[in-house]
Amino acid sequence: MTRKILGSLALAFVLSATSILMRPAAAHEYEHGDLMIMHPVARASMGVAANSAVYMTIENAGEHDRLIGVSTDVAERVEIHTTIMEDGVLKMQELEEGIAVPASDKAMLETGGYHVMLMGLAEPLQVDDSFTLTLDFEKAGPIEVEVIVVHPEELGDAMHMEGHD
Ligand SMILES: [Cu+2]
Repeated sequence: MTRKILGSLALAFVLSATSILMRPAAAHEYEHGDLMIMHPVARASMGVAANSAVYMTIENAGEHDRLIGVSTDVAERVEIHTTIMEDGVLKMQELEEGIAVPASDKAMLETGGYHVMLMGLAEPLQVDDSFTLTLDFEKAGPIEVEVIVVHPEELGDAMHMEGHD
């Protein structure tokens, strides 16, 4: 009996060790019809900041599509933003019409450009955490992706460097 319990404990240990190894690697991607969602990452929270942004590249091997909606449980509100330069100052602007993913081309969500804005985070985002984000495309429909939280330095983030060493 004892041996059997030890055996299942050992198995449980092996399984949990496996699930640690199965964590999303440094680069991860999702195939969604003709679309490839490449390496979705979010900026880790610095201090008590209640907002963050998600970046990724969306490759399109098919016809023109459009990212029209994004949702997640980790923030109160999620918006699709672009960054514009106005009077020498970088400003973020909501894109009500979403982001075009041109045919046989790609859309890049990156610092200083398009991004998914997370507003009113339930909890600060810690480096190496991950969370589920649902992307909704006009033609391809919805897909869930796992977003990995990374340090701002990994993003080459010029806009949000305030408040960190
Ligand atoms: Cu924004």
